[in-house]
Amino acid sequence: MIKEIKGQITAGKAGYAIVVSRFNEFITSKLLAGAIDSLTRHGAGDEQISVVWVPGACEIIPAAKKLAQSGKYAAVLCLGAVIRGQTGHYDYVCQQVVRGIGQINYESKTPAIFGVLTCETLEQALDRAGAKMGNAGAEAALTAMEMANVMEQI
Ligand code: INI
Repeated sequence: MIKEIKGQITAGKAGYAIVVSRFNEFITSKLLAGAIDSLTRHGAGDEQISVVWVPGACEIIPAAKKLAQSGKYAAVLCLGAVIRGQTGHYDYVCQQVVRGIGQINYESKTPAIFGVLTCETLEQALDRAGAKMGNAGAEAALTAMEMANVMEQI
């Protein structure tokens, strides 16, 4: 018989850490609200959720790494918004964040969930922060719960 593992999307009793950047806070606060709403709708109590604010997307990495390595959380959600046009180093910030969060996933048993918007315009970011295209924070929370459940079963 084939053993098949599928993650339930329920918060369970686990702890969830959310790292959120202040840069573009108008957007990231909406991602955070979406993530908390999704976790609580799926059964998480306030005591299961820890929020850590950092200055910008680049600083998500060290905070998320420490939280993941602490072993206290079932998943670490990384929320940020990198928007082109505000800086010439958009591409470098994106590269660093993608690579950094990926590295955490290689090195830690705790999944680090990528909820960082990388957009050309503020409008695109707004669309993904609760307007036309859903809320990337809420989606990151669904992924976090599913992965927490999958990892528990493996
Ligand atoms: N940080 C962001 O979170 N979003 C951005 O759009 C952004 N831009 O465009 O520059 C950004 N830069 C700051 C960066 O994340 C670091 O905080 C900074 O370089 C200090 O290390």
